[in-house]
Amino acid sequence: MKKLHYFPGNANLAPHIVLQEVGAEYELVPVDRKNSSHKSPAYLKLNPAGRIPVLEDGDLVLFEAAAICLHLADTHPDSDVAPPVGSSERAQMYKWLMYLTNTIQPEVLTYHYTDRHQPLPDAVPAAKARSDERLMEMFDLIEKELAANGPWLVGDRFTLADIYLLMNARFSRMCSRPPATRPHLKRLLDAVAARPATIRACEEEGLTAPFYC
Ligand SMILES: N[C@@H](CCC(=O)N[C@@H](CS)C(=O)NCC(=O)O)C(=O)O
Repeated sequence: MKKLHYFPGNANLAPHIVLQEVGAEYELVPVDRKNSSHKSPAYLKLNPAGRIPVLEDGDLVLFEAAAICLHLADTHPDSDVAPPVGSSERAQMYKWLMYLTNTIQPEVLTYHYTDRHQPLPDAVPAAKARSDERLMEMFDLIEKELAANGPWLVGDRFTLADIYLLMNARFSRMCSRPPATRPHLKRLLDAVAARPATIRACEEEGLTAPFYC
C-alpha cells in the first residue's frame, strides 16, 4: 500500500489528487508540523530536505511533489493524467510542470517565508511585495498562454500539470491579484476543482471549496 506523508493543503495536495485520479490505493500519514516532526530523524530518513510531502511506494521512497506526480503517471499509464511517453503533448506537460515546480513554487516559498530569504527585518515587507509582483507576472504569463492555447495548459488535453497549477494557485490565493481573478485561469481552476478526484482529495485533507481562492 502506498503511503503519502502530508499536512493539509501543503505540497502534498497535487500528489494526493493524482493518487485519486489514477485510482491508486493509498494511506495518508499525517505529519505533525506543529511539533516539527518533518525535521525528526525518522522523517529525515525519508526526506533529508525535511519537507512535505513524501510518498512511500513499496521499497521506493520519493520526495519532491512533481516527481511523485510523474511516478504515479508512469505507473498508471492507462489513467487520464498524462499523454503518451514520447508525444509532443507529454513534452508540453513536462514544460509546464517544470515551470510550476522550479519557477512558481520557489517564488511561492519566498513569498510565504520571506524572512528566510531576507534576514533584515525592515526589508522583509519590500521583499515580500517584490515576490508578489514576480508571482503576478508568472500567473499573467499563464493567463496569456491559456487565452492563446487553452483551455488546459496542454491545449485541449487535461494533464497532471493542471492539477499542479491548482495547487500553486491555492498557495498564491492571498497575493495582490489572486490567480483566479484572471478569466482563463479561473475557468481552468474551476474545472480542476470540480473533478471528483480533486473533491475527494480535498475532503480527505479537510480543505473547503473553493480550493484556490
Ligand atoms: N520542492 C518541494 C517543496 C516542498 C515544501 O517546501 N513543502 C513545504 C510545505 S508546502 C514544507 O515542507 N515546508 C516546511 C519547511 O520548509 O520547513 C516539493 O515540491 O516537494
